[in-house]
Order: sequence, then structure tokens, then C-alpha cells
Amino acid sequence: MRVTAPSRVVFILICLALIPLFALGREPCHVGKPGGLAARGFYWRDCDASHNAGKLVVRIWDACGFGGVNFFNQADCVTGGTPFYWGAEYPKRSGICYLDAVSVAVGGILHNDTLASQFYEWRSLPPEGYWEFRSILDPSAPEYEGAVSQQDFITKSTDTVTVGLPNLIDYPGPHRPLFLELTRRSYSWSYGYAEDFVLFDLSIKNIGSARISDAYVAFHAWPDVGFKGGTGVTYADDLGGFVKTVPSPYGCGFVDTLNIMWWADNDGDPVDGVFTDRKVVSPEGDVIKSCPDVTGIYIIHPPVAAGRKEWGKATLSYNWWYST
Ligand SMILES: [Ca+2]
Ligand SMILES: [Ca+2]
Repeated sequence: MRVTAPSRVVFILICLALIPLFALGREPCHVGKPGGLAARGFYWRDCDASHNAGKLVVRIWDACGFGGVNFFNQADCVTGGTPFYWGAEYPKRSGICYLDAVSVAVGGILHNDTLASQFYEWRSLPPEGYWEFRSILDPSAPEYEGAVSQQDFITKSTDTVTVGLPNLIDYPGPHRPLFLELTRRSYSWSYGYAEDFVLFDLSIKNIGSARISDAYVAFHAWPDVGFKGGTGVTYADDLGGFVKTVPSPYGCGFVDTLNIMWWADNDGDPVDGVFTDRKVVSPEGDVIKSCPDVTGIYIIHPPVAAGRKEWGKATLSYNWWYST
């Protein structure tokens, strides 16, 4: 097959901090029954938001993940308008989706029991579960105070709600929290050198009263790559992997460490062997547009304990699964 356009690589960068996950914390807070959709086993915000300052658009919601489809047609938390619908899009307004969702899972041993909190088990309830928006774009605006990027979103989630959660297939018992608080700060810019990535800064804090040992932090990604203007299924042919090292561009046999988790469409959906950024009607009558780019997560640094400057002694691993 002949392809003529080089693939670009877009990244979601993540840096992690553990604030003191292994130390004493305060007593658990707001353990209770959330309202609204929680009565049906779910709790979602009244609004969500998206990073769209650069070319890479990433939908965000609670601190426990990003991407995801806006099933509930929530309003945009900042503009009040219609929010971005898919998990991620590149380039902006192309209609080409590059992500279903990414969720954060944390596991560890608490009171001699192995526990994990993931996806449906995080909640963002007031007062901790607030949204905060900041921006450097307008120095006269109230959101300018303390801003880092053109779009700063800050929010928190906890795993302490134990009522109203759906039973999971692989763990049908009631949710047992680790008593954790996630704080996510995410940033995006429109500058040429920064328009292809969104930066996430994730802090994990033990808000319980006991020590957690042997903790793990995971990013669980569901790819969905393809043009959403047609009728075809876009996720069924996607590929993913992990690039640990690459040959250094400086040669001499040097090797650069990357440690990047990536996903992409299997062939970028070319039309007659050529990538196209225009909509083309296939012989079957479907509307096609190529999706030649690669999306990935790069962990800038592993967890750093609060108050310390040295990197944590984290071990990095990668696993994949195939959904039928
Ligand atoms: Ca695909
Ligand atoms: Ca394909």
C-alpha cells in the first residue's frame, strides 16, 4: 500500500505525585449517598469541559480520567455551550476521533486487604469535587490569577463513596475504598510547539487514617480512532502498544528511553492508498476521512513523595487486552 502523508504523533503527557500515600492522613470524609443519577448507580457532573486551546482536543471530566463520550449531553462548564462529544480529536474540528477514554486506577494493600479503586468508583462531590478554571489569556479576568496555561482545569475526585455504585462483574462485592483523593491539574496551549499535547499533573493523597502499602497506579486506555462522520465502526481495527526505547538520532549505537503507551488506527484509513484530509465517499456510499496520526501517553516522571525532590522508585509495566 502506498501512503503519501507522514504520520504525526500527538501526546497526552502525565506527571504523577504521591502526597503522602503511605503516611497517616485525616479521617475519611463525605462517605455517603450521592444524589441525582447516583440513584441509578451512576454519578456524573452537570457539566464537563474540553481542552481545545491547541490542535489536540481532549474531553475532560473528573480527576479520575479523561476522554469519554458525553452520553448525557452535559453543558460545557466554562462556556455553557455544547461540549465536545468524543474522547479526543485531532486536528481540532476535523471530526477524527483519537480516543474513547482513559481512566485512573489505584491499587494497594490496606489493613491486609488488597483493594483497588477504578473508573466507576471515583466520585467528585462538593466541596472536594470542585471545578476550577484558570487562563493566562486575559490578565484582567478573574481566572488569570494563578494560571499556568491558556486552559487550566483543576478538579478532585475521591474513592470514599460506597453507596449507589454499580456492582462490577469481576468484583461483585461492595466497593471498599482505599480512602484516596485525586487532584488533577491539566494544561493546554495553542503555541506551535505545544499545540499537539495536553499536560496532566495528577496528585494522589491518602485521606484515610492508615498506611497503604505496595501501591500501584494505572492508566487504562480504550482507543477509538477514526473519522466520526461516516457510518462505520471506528474502534474495531485499532492497534496499541508500548515503545520502551528507540535508536538515538545521534547514532553511535546510543539508545533513547521513551516509555510511551500509544494507540492508532491499523492503517490510517487511506483512500486508494493515499491519506486524505478531505471527506471522500466510498464505493459503498460511506463517508471516509483518513486518521494517520498516533496518540500516546508519556509519563514525564513517576510518583514523587510530597516534600521530596527525588523520583520515586516506581516500576513501569504495560499490559493490553483485546475486547471481542
Ligand atoms: Ca479505527
Ligand atoms: Ca483502519
